[in-house]
Amino acid sequence: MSKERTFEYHHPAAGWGALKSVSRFLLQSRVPVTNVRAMLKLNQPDGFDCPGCAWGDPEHGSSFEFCENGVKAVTWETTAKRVTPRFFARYSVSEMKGWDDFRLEDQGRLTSPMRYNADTNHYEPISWEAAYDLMADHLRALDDPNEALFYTSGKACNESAWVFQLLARLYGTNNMPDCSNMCHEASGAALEDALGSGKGSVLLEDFEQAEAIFTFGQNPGTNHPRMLGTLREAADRGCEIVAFNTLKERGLERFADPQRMLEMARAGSGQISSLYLCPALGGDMAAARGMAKVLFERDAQQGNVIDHDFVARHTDGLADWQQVVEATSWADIEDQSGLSRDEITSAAEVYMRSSATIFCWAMGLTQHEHSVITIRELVNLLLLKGNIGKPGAGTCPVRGHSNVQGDRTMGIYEKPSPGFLDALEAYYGVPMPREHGVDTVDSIRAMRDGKARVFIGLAGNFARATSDSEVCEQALSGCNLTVHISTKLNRSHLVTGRDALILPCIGRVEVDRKADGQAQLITVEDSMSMVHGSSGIHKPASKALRSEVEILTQVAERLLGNEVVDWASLRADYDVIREHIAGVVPGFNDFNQRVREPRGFWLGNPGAERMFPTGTGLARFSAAALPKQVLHQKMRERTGWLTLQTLRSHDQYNTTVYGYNDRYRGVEGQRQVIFLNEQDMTRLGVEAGEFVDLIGDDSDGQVRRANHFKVVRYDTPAGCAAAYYPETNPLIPLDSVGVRSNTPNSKSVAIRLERSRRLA
Ligand SMILES: Nc1nc2c(c(=O)[nH]1)N[C@H]1C(S)=C(S)[C@@H](COP(=O)(O)OP(=O)(O)OC[C@H]3O[C@@H](n4cnc5c(=O)[nH]c(N)nc54)[C@H](O)[C@@H]3O)O[C@H]1N2
Ligand SMILES: Nc1nc2c(c(=O)[nH]1)N[C@H]1C(S)=C(S)[C@@H](COP(=O)(O)OP(=O)(O)OC[C@H]3O[C@@H](n4cnc5c(=O)[nH]c(N)nc54)[C@H](O)[C@@H]3O)O[C@H]1N2
Ligand SMILES: [Mo]
Repeated sequence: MSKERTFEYHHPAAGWGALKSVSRFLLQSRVPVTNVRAMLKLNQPDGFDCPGCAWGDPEHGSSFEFCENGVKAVTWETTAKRVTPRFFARYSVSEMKGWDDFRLEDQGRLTSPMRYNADTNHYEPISWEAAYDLMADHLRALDDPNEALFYTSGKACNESAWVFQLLARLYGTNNMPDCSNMCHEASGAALEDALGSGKGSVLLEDFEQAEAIFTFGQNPGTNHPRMLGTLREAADRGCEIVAFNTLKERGLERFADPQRMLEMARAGSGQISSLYLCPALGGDMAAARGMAKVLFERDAQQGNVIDHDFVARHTDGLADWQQVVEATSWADIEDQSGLSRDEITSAAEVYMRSSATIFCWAMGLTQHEHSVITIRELVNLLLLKGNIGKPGAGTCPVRGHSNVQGDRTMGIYEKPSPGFLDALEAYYGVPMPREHGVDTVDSIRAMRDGKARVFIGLAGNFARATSDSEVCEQALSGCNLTVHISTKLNRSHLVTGRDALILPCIGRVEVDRKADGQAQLITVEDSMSMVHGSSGIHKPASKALRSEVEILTQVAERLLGNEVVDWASLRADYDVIREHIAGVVPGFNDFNQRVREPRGFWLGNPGAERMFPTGTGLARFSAAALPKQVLHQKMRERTGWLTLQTLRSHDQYNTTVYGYNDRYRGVEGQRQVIFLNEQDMTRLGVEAGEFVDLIGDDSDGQVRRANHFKVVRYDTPAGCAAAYYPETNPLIPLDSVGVRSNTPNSKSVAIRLERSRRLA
């Protein structure tokens, strides 16, 4: 670990700093040579899809493209370090519970199936056959299939996801919580309501034609580095880029300006003007409403702002929205957004000037109580100028995990549509469960209340990724059985049910072989609905590893028999799984042929063709009032309280911590830091470098604390603070969720500070 320090970062994102970091990670993984070979196969037609993020790939098949964080993701998986049965004999579960997330995963790749022994408090080896039997026995013993939970992380490819949902549904439940429930759920809900389809409408090519690109609540310099390249190219050809972000993110400032307001920034060959606005946490809906106010006023004056033809032909509900917009005062807008009328007007000016605009957004918009209506307000703005379904324009919810969007397409959803279930029934000839299942937050409630007793996780780190860590851990511990299909050791493995299994699997970079010895192909879908293939190039980390599909089909065979599905045929050749998918899911005809084309294929999006399957065929404006108060306004009224956002550092992938540096924010050698506004520091009497404990809302009697965070002064609006997830998840009450999305409000957490009792 490097020495703890904080500093001012003045360099552009990427550049030499990234190169230095890449070589360090390659060296640390202890197998640099094979890793360099792996990098050359990243996102190539005969190589593998980067497990890093879901950003689209411009020239899949022709360009050599990788980013610093893609390198980290790959080296993390291809490490030479191993977690063997000897390791588990040496360390008890209680002992490992004292380790942090970095230390757990840094032990290396899991190598053998393990079963928890409560008497010794150690994991012990178990054969694959016995592990499959144990899972089938536990599932068979439940009174009701709805007592089982089948969790999926977006790391899972389409083929694993297909088998998993089929197993769960043929067993009899729609209990399929997934990481989407904590991520872009609000985007899906808002887009579905407004436009009739929950996915983004743009293709990567649209970024080449946009005249303006707005990003709301996202940090692409760290989380979607390849997107930064796309933005940079756009900026170079004169596209205006506007960032709305509560923090001054250096990664975004490479092309947007460090100053608070409009300024010129040099980027590449030309000069571009970019705007960087810092709304208060949860203030984006008010900001968008302010922009709408400007647009309506200008249109009344000069008549050429609104695309009246588009609105008349394709939309419904404008008058109601206009009324609400006009009824909202600038005072409320400024108070809630934390931005001035002038700032909002400058953003509106950019939007009015542009004849093709893309709105991108990520977790800064989706993890608030009012996320769904916020995203609808953005869609309202797009509709007003006809910015959906024309080149260079549209919606772009920037997804997280490399296949999180694909998993949903495969039916990993606790509320499947009747149409999807009908198609499954027609294909397999048996009834499917119709009752909706539970999402992530409701899964925790179900386990807590004794209504769910078996938890099976396909990838991910449920105990650590979800909110209210202590409540969640207690809930998981009450299960009869917890199972994790994983590549690396994580906290969830240590939160055992009475019985518990760790099942190690082959990773994305590794060759998964067919029954005939040929390499299997897997497929993923990116943020732009492009479906493409991926196959590994490395030898699996251990001979004992099994593929996800192998593990799931073996359990299915034992639990359900082979009458409805010939499970062995699915694992023998994933082409067979893809034939099943093609037979059920619209858009996947000739799946096996089309996915072998160099760029794969596009699933299409109705919005891109100005079709809006909302029932009326029209896109809907939303006329929601601004929330009466957002959390940061409420916290202002409580002496000593702040609103905390929980976010990612540059050296992590969700709960996977690669290291302790957050380069662009000037943090080195540590993660226990809290970023505070200078005025708040004065108000609360804390100084930079001092240690504080974070205390969450305990009004329901549950103590919520995260101790010992170092104060770092940072450029963010007063009343708003930031600290890294997952260390801060104990602070988020389980019941603090978004309206309609049920997503934990990870970007608006009520906290107060106490001076740390532990010495520095
Ligand atoms: N290297 C790396 N890549 C990743 C991941 C990773 O952990 N590491 N995670 C993947 C996943 S699953 C996801 S979902 C994505 C996440 O990608 P992001 O959404 O970029 O991730 P966060 O770190 O949560 O950053 C949220 C950003 O929104 C800003 N923000 C917070 N609240 C508000 C608000 O109310 N308004 C505005 N305007 N801004 C706000 C924060 O300052 C921060 O810049 O990245 C994916 N890619
Ligand atoms: N406070 C707070 N909480 C959050 C968020 C936040 O911003 N703030 N973000 C939320 C978001 S957006 C998301 S998406 C979730 C993420 O939630 P998850 O997807 O559940 O978590 P990850 O950390 O991505 O999972 C990491 C684990 O996945 C396993 N793994 C990695 N690769 C593979 C593979 O190829 N196969 C298998 N089987 N296993 C693999 C490894 O064992 C690793 O330990 O967290 C959410 N939680
Ligand atoms: Mo995510």
